Parts: sequence; C-alpha cells; structure tokens
Amino acid sequence: MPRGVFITLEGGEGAGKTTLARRLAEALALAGQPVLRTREPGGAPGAEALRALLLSGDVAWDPVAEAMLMFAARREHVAKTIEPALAAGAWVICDRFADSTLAYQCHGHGLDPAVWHGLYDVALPGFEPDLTLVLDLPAEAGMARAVARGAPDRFERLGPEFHARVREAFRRIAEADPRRCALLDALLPPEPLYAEAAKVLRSRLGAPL
Ligand code: Z5A
Repeated sequence: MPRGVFITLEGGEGAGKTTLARRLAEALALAGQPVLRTREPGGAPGAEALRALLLSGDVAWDPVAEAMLMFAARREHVAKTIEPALAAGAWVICDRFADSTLAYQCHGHGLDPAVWHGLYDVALPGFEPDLTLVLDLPAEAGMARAVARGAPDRFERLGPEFHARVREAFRRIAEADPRRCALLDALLPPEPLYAEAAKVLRSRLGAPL
C-alpha cells in the first residue's frame, strides 16, 4: 500500500478553506482515491477537547500557553488520525495546520517565532505537509463574508489590522516555501477556485482529478 499524501489548506477566516476542502475530498473520492477530511484545532478526541478549550472557553490565554495547546492538539491529531490514515494510503486534506499557529499566534498576536520553531521541533520532528494551498483573501472580503454569514462578531473582535497581519503572514509563508506551498486567489468563486486547486494537485501530486 503506497503511503498517502498530506495536504493542508491555510488562510484567514472566510477564505473558503472548508468549502474547498469539501469539494476536493468529494472529487478525489469520486475518482476512487481514499480520502480523509479533517481540521484543526481538532481532528482527534483529545484534540477536539482542546479545541473546545481554545475556541469556546472564556480563558484569555497567555500566548506561549496558547501555542503549546495548539501544538499539543496537533501532535495528538497527527498521531491518532493523520499518520494512521496516511499509512493506510489515504489522502488527508486538513483545514488549517502549523502555518496557522505561525500566522495567528506569532504574526497576529506577537508571539516570538522562535517559540513556534521550538514547539514544532518537539511536537512534529521531520513531519510536514506534502502540499499546502494558501488561500489569499483581503481582510475586507473576509469581513464581508462573515457579515453575509450573519456571524461578524469573532472577525470584528480581532480587528482589521490583526486580519491584515495574518493575511500578510500567510503570503510570506507561501513565498518562503514555494516547493511546499501554492498561493491561490481566494476572491475567485468556489468552482474556479476548485479548478485552480485541482490543477496544482494534478501537476504536483499526480492527483486523479
Ligand atoms: N487558530 C489559531 O489561532 N491557531 C492555530 O494554530 C489554528 C487555528 C489551527 C479556527 O476557527 C480558529 O482558530 C481560527 C484561527 C484559530 N480563528 N480565529 N479567530 P474555525 O475552525 O471555526 O474557522 P476557520 O478556520 O477560521 O474557518 P472559517 O471562518 O469557517 O472560514 P473558511 O473555512 O476559510 O471558509 P468557508 O467556511 O469555506 O466559507 C466561508 C463563507 O464564505 C461561507 O459563507 C461560504 O459559503 C463562502 N465562500 C466560501 N468559498 C467562497 C468563494 N470561493 N467565494 C465566495 N464565497 C465563498
């Protein structure tokens, strides 16, 4: 059984990661490729418990503690869900991964990137995605989508400057690692965006799309 492929989707809120992940997973499954769709924080029982603490709890986390919890959830997710699926030959499509911690906790909230590197080395030595699709969306467009969804509160709480820093961080992550990353224009409507993503999966991974 050949090992599967690990694909991550990254970008700001409302960029369309969930929509694209669903579309890619459906197309791969239709083509006969076993596929697992998952997301972070979460994706394994312990990691989902940490997600509830991180996203719904009312703790104002210390930034280092928050990053440690993100990586604790991530290690649990990789060990219990992602690695077993890859070993069984599935293609794993993951909505957010370690780049989100770099973009949000470091570039968004000001955590020293050295902490991110240290936690990565401890939690996931030698492990990284085969491909990362970075969905690039201006912060104002993300806000407009949040309003259209009727849930602008979380977006507004962090403020436009925070979202602009996060967007810039994702762009820099993609530029710094073009072998792993592909930057996609998330202003495209869902089907053209899927077509662009499918082109990348075909050319880089030989996906049957
Ligand atoms: N976080 C962190 O700080 N550190 C970390 O390490 C990790 C996460 C892993 C997770 O939130 C939060 O955790 C997140 C970062 C932080 N936010 N904060 N604060 P989540 O899991 O609840 O949600 P999200 O990851 O931010 O996703 P989202 O806001 O749901 O957006 P999305 O998945 O990218 O978009 P979507 O759900 O596919 O679409 C959003 C809307 O736009 C929806 O109405 C769609 O119909 C519409 N849409 C989708 N695609 C398109 C296109 N192409 N054109 C037009 N409209 C579209």
